[in-house]
Amino acid sequence: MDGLIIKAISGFYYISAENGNIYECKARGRFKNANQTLLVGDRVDFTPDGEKGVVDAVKERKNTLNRPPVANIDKLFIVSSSVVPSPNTLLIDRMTALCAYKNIEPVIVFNKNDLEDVGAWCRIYKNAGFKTIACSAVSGEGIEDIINELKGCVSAFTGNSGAGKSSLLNKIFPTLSLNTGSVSEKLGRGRHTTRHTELFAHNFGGYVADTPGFSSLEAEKDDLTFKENLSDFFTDFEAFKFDCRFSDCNHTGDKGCAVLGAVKEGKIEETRYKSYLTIFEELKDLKAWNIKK
Ligand SMILES: Nc1nc2c(ncn2[C@@H]2O[C@H](COP(=O)(O)OP(=O)(O)OP(=O)(O)O)[C@@H](O)[C@H]2O)c(=O)[nH]1
Ligand SMILES: [Mg+2]
Ligand SMILES: [Zn+2]
Repeated sequence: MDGLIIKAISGFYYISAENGNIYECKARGRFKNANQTLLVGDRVDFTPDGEKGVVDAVKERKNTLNRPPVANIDKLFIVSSSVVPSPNTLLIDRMTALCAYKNIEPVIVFNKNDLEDVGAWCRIYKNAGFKTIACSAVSGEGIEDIINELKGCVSAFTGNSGAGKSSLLNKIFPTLSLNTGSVSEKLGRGRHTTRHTELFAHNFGGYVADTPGFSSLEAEKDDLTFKENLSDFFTDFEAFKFDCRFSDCNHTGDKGCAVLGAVKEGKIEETRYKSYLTIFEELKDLKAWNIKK
C-alpha cells in the first residue's frame, strides 16, 4: 500500500494510507542496516497487517531537513514572537539560507503582535524580499494570511520554543487541540512543550507539521554543511554580488565588495549581513574540520 508518514516515535511510524486509515508500522531491518532514517513526510510503500504494518520502501524525496526532522515540504513557516522569546535573527537567517539550499519556500512569521509591535521585524524581512506575516494567536490577527499560505502545500512550522507554533495551529484548526506550554518570563523562553514532529492533513488541500521548538541557546547548525557558496543562499545579496570587483569575492569585507556597499547604503539589511558573516565563519571551520578528517 502507498502511505505517508505522519508521525515517528521511538521506532514506530504512523502511516496515513489512501483508504483513510492510520497504521502503526515498523521499518524493515535493511533501513537500519543502511543507516537510513525514515522521516515524517516520507512517502512509503508498506505492507499492512491489521492496524499495524511494515515499511518496505521509501519513495524518492524532494528534500529533507534534520531540524525539524521532515521530508518533502514545500514551505517552511519560520515562527518568532515579539517577546518571550524575542526574535533571533541569526536563527531566522540560518533557516532562510537552508530553505534556499533545499528548495523550500520560507514564510517569516512574527507572532504575539498583541504583546509588542512586530512591525520593525517584519520590515527587515520584507526588505530582504521574504513573505512576512505579523500575527497573534490571541487576537487572531494575521491568521487569514497564514491560511492563504497553507493552501495546497505540505508545510511545517519551525522556530524557537515558546514562539507560539502550536498556539497558531490551534487557532487555525481548533480541533487539533495541540498542547501549548507556558513560557518562562525569567529565562525568556519556552519549555519545549511539543515533543514530536507530526503532520496533519488540513481542509485547505495540504498538510502542515507542528514541530518541537529550538532552544535559543543551542546552535542550529546541523543542516548547514553545504560546501557551495553561502552567498548563493542569501537571496537578498543576489542583486549586488555580481558587481563585486573580484569575481571570487566572498563578501566578508573585501575590497570593492558590492554586497558590503549595499549594506552601507541600507539596501541590504545589516542584521542579514551580520548573520552571513557569522555563518560564513562557521562553515569555514567546518570545511577545515572536514579536510583534517
Ligand atoms: N500573548 C500571546 N501569547 C501567545 C501567543 N501565541 C502563543 N502564546 C503563548 O505562548 C506560550 C507558548 O506557546 P506554544 O504554542 O506552546 O509555543 P510553541 O512554539 O509551540 O512552543 P514549543 O512547542 O515548546 O516549541 C503559551 O503560553 C501561549 O499561550 C500570542 O499570539 N500572544
Ligand atoms: Mg509547540
Ligand atoms: Zn563581495
